[in-house]
Amino acid sequence: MSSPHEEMWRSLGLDLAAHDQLLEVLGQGYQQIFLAQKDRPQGMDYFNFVMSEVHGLRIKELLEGRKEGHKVIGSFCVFVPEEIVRAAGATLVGLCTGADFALEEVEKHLPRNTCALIKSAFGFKLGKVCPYLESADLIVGENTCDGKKKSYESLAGPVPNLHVMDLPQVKSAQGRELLKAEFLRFKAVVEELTGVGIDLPRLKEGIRIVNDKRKAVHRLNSLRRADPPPISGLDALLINQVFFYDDPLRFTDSVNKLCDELEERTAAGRGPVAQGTRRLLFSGCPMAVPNWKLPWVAESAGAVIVAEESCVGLRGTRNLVDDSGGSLEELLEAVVDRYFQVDCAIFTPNPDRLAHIQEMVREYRADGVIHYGLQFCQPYLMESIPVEKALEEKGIRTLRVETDYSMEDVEQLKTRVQAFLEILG
Ligand code: BJ8
Repeated sequence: MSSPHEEMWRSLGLDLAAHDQLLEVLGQGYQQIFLAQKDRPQGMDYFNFVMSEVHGLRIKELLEGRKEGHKVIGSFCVFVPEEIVRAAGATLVGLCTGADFALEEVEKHLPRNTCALIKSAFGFKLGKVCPYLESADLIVGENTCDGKKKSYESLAGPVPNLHVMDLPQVKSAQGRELLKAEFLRFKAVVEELTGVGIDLPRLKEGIRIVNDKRKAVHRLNSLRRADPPPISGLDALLINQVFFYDDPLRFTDSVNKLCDELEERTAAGRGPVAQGTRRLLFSGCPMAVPNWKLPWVAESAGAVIVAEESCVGLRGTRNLVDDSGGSLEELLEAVVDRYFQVDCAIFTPNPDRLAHIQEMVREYRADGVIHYGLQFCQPYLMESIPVEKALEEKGIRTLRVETDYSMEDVEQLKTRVQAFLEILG
C-alpha cells in the first residue's frame, strides 16, 4: 500500500524502494522490541505515534515550517548548541545514525574499519533514505573523534551544505576559548542562514526551551531510581532518542505528562518488572534510532536498565544553561560553560566521565554496568579499559561489550549478558 507521504519523499529525492524497505524493517523491529513489552505506561502511546510518523508527519511539519521561514539544521553530535539554533527560530534535528545502510557503497568512501555510527551517516546519505538529511538547510559536522573529523572531508562532497565545527580535545583554558570561538562562528553562520540577529531576549527564550526539554528528561530519569522503576529502559531510551527529532515544546509536554503517570505508578509500586530485578547502568557510545540491540538483549534476559551514561542519555542532557545573565555576552558564556562540561571520550584526559559513571551507579542503585563500545570506536573502547578497572576496584561489576549494528552477534551477546546477570546474583 502506498504511503500518503510518498510524494513528499519523492520531492526530497529519496530512493523510494530503499526507503520502503528501511521503514518496513524499522516497523518490524519496533513491533518486536517495543510494542511486545508488557504493561507499558499509557503515555508511551505518544512516542509510539512519533515513531510511526518519524519519517512522515514530522518531516511534513518541518517542511511546512521551512515554507514559513523556519530553517532546519541537522547535527550528528550533542556539542551543537540547540539554544543558538532555537534563538534564531530554526529547528535542530539529530541525523539518522543507528543502522547499517548501503554498506557496499559506503565502503567506497570510508575504510572498512570505521565505526558503524559514521558508516551509518554515510549510508543514509548515499542510499538516499534519510528525509531529515534531505530536509536540512544546513548540516553541522564536528571535529570530535578522528573518524568523524576525517569523514566530514568526504561527506562534504555529497553534502555541500556542511558546516564543520572545530572542538577542543582538552579541558583547558585554551580549550574553552576554542569552544567559545567556534560557538560564536556557528552563531554567525546561523544568523546568516536564517536572517535573524540573535539578541538577548531571543537567546534567553532559546535557553528556556532547551532547558525545559532537558528538565523533563531529568524528571523522567529521577523516576527510574525507584525499585521497581516505573518504566522499562527500552522505553526510556526511546524517549531519549525522540529528544533529537521532536518539536521541543511538544516533547517537553509529552514527557512531563508521562512523568505524571509514572509518579502514580511509582506510588503504587507498579513497574514493568518485579521489585528486586537486576538493575543495569549502560555506559558508552550513543545509541541512535534504531540501534536497540543491546538494551533489548539485556531487558529480554530479565534485567532492567535504569540509566544511560551516553550522549543519548544523561551525558547529553545533564547540566542546564544558567539563564540568569543580563546581557547577550553573559548568556553566550553560560552556553559555552554548559557544553564545556560534556565529558565525551574524545577529551584527554577525561576523569569527569569516570566520576559521573560512579555517581550514576550510586544514584540509580545499579547492580552492574554494561559498557557499550562500537567496534572501531577508539575513544570509547580505549576508555572502557580504565573505566572497567576503576569500577571493578570499587566492587562495581562491569561487562565490556564491543559490537556493531549487525544482528550477527545477538546470540553471543545473549550468552554474555546472561552470564553477567548470573554473576550479579
Ligand atoms: S559528544 S560521544 S555525540 S562525538 S562511536 S563517531 S566517538 S568512533 S559519537 Fe559522539 Fe558527540 Fe562525543 Fe557524544 Fe567516533 Fe566513537 Fe564512532 Fe562516535
